[in-house]
Amino acid sequence: MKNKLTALALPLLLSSGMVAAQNPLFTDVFTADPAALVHKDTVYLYTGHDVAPNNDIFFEMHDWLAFSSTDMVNWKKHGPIMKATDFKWAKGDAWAAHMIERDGTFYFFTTVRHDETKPGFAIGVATSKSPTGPFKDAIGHALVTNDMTTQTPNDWDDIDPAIYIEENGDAYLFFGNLVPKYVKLSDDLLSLDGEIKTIDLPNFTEALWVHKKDEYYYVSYACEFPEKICYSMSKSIHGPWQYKGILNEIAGNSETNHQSIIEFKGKSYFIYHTGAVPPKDGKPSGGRFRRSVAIEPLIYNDDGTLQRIIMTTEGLSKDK
Ligand code: FUB
Repeated sequence: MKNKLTALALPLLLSSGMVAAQNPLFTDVFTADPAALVHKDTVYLYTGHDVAPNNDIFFEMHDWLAFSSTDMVNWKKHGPIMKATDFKWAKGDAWAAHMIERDGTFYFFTTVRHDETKPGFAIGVATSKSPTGPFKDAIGHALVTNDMTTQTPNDWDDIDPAIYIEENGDAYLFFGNLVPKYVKLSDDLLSLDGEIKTIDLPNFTEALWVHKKDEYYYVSYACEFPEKICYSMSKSIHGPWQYKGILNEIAGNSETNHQSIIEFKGKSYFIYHTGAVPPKDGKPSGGRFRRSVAIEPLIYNDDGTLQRIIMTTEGLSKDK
């Protein structure tokens, strides 16, 4: 009986345009490290692209993917917008990225692995006049290289760029692994304009994201390992940041849990990744190195603090 109902209901749902968005969002491709950008009436969702043949060894990520939606439920796929080696100085590893728009130019800040001339992970910037690319290296060299910071001996401590632009136009790059850091950017966003400063965030691992709502700035980040998402609040982009606790729990079988937070058409959303895609049609299942993006509503309390995310398999379809 249940199957009969489903068989009848699904074509009706689809023909009325109400495509049910479930979590994970996409099951035919592995998507990680979401970074969403609201531009005009559209949300652009940029993701890394996990292709690890073995889910027990390490990440394998060559390019970044883009998707867009005007309702957060129906998503259009735009395919790869850039690969790590499009930066001539990079060896590969298309890790977490962040997109912003200023004066009609789209700036794609990305993590990649630098070649032997500056070993370790680095941050590059690519630009395009279109949110879906093609994107080209905007500087010809890395914006941040491993030798610029010395707080940890790790060569992957300068990853996961997140940009925040103040109302007066001042732009800041937040980044880091194990030690959270930020630095002011030049007006053209293509060079550093000041010293790199560290931030005090408890249990910090990686994946910074900065946003503002009313009078509060929020910095959310992956904390501990396996990762949860924690957050702190401040009245200034320069802190001091007041720790507010866990925002999202460990995302099932994914040790990483990389978030993006946006407001779109009056609602707030928390976008993250899990390893929850089941095996299908001979294709491998999700997992720690084969991640998939998911979306939940983000709810603010009256005092500005955030309600704990409830991870669901229904995703936003339950709210439509
Ligand atoms: O996807 C590779 C790395 O895993 C990212 O840069 C981190 O944020 C973590 O999600």
